[in-house]
Amino acid sequence: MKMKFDILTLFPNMFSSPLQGSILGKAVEKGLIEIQTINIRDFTLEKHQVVDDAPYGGGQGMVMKVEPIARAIESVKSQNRSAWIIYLTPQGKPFHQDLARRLSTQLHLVLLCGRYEGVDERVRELFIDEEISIGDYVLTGGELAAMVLIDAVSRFIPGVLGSDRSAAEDSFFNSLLEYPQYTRPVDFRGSRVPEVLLSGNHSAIALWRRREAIRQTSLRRPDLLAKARLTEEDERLLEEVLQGKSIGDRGLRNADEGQK
Ligand code: 4HQ
Repeated sequence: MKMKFDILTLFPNMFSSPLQGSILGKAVEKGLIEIQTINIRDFTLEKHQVVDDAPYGGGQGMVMKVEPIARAIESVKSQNRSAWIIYLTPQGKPFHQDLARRLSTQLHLVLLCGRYEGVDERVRELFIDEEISIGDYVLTGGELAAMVLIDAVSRFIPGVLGSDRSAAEDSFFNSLLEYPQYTRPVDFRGSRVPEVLLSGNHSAIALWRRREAIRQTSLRRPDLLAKARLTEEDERLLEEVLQGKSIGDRGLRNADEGQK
């Protein structure tokens, strides 16, 4: 089934190039996803099309008015009552791979992009199903956050990544970082591709990659490693990593082990 994304924004133009390019553009062409931008300004009732106003109680900046947003959401909902309404905000639950996977099971996501100081609180109270943050930093609007979400969610839709790849196979799936990748040439200014990758020994290569994934994770994201479910072999590889074997050693050792 085709998945639909409706984006409610004051800046629909921002979405043209990122979503037309490359993989997402192909997914749209293949009919796997549909992305529509809806300009909140089109849902104002007065002639000056005002979408923001000063905050009650004073303070700096402007707040997005409830009425145009309410009318825009109601227009989307009138087409599909089961649409799931998301507001992108630093106050939302942190976005991560598991959340992307769960959202990919919805048929119709509506992404509300705030500007200025955000939306009138009654928008959240009355219309929002879920609030999501893409990270602890402040953007100029929710548009880039919506694009991040669409990109990560779309990768879970069968066919989007191409026939022989699935997002479920990504290393994040086992909460480890990816192993290092190499392509030609074998020698770049004296820096060589690990020998094991040239050996043609598939089990040795798989073992090397697993060990290097564990190494990268241990070095850069010990928090992820602590949460990962490691097999007994993984635990053994972690021991080797912690004993400080170098990437180069590893490659040669693995090739040797594999040949025994
Ligand atoms: N903003 N994750 C402020 C974000 C954001 C984030 C969106 C800026 C909402 C009102 N959204 N507007 N971080 O920084 O999702």
